[in-house]
Amino acid sequence: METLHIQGDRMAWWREARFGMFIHWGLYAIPAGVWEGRCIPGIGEWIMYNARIPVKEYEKLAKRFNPFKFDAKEWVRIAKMAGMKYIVITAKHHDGFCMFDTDLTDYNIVKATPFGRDPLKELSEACREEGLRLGFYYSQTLDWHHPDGMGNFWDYDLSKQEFTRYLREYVKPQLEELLRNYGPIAILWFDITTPTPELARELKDFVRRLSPETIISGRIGGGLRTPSTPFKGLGDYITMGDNQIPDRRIDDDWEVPMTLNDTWGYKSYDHNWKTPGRIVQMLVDIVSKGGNLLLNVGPTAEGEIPKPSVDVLLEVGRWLKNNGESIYGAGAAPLDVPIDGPYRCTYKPGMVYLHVFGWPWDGRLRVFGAKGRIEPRSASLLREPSTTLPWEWEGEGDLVIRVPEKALDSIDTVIILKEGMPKKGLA
Ligand code: JFZ
Repeated sequence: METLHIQGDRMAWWREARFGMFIHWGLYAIPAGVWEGRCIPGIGEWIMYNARIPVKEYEKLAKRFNPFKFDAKEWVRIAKMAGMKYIVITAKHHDGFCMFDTDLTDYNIVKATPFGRDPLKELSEACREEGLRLGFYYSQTLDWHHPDGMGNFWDYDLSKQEFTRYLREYVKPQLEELLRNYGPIAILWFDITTPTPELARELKDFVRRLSPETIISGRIGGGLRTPSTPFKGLGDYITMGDNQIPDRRIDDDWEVPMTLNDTWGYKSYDHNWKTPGRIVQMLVDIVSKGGNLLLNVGPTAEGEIPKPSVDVLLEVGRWLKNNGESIYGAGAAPLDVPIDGPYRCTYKPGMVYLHVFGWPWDGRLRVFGAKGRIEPRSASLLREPSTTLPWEWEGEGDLVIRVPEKALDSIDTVIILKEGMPKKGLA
């Protein structure tokens, strides 16, 4: 059993980071949601499953994969300008295609495509140069290409599959390649929980032995799933359901994986982009409950992050450039906020950050039930610290702050309350 301080040390950078980039990139970017002239419903990276594409047909995509516009430095620059502190990219998704140079199969981007380069190697170098941490998404359970991987019932007789052999003779050696050949790997993002607790434990022990610092996501499985911790199991943090933000504070490490539109892998006709304002307010909402946001981009078959994604990310980055102090290293405040309230609170010991989404029409911002939970000494605008704001207690313990007529930021104006005596936050 690990001591808490080891776990605390492992998670320290992750709790500071709060905001990361998810990247779903693979052969599925070529069909981009269309197969044999038909739009295939569902998320783009599931097209092989949703269209029941035979392995022999799907494999042909590899010969067409030449992402000549791929530029690892550009992707890292975009992540950095967006205010993201870590990147998690698909090394192998459920389709079984390996986006890295592996000795376990030739079904990989270096050996099977005209591109012939290892994008994960280039990305690891670019991340190291720019000070971003890099993690790999790895589908340890579903593998529609490998006969012993799970999920491909249209090509293989699943009664003949040897999953344990797949895990021990294929998955584990590939994880060893990823952990040994790409520099320090900050996160292994497992998915679709490992079928048995015993195999999940075997996988976790294997990763811990090879790379004790590597954080393991909750979908490794292997633990008791309870309503409040749906996907932590043997992981180092809870992985929430896709795009699922909990409705309350969770006193544990947890992360929301989120799409920018409605698909992880690129789909040519999914233009349903979330706005920068929505992303900022969801990031704030997540951090105010003690979590991290892992926000996805789905690059094209040419190797570019779609421009609408970049536009949203850069706008989010501009907000973070002015207000990042209230996000990075912040967590849940020691007070409850009404779920439909026009504000959220993030917290660092001695500092309460009030994120005001709906500016009060009467110039009086009411913070419900704050008495006895926070000890404000002063109030000011985060972006204009010299502007002190008068405040008073009112009613049953509400804090009422008099604010200027106009908000500084239409998405989220941050007010900072400096406390007299720092209290232990719940983060
Ligand atoms: C999984 C993948 O199937 C999907 O393609 C994508 O990579 C996503 C990030 O992860 O999808 C899931 C897995 C688990 C849940 C939801 C979607 N879940 O448990 O709620």
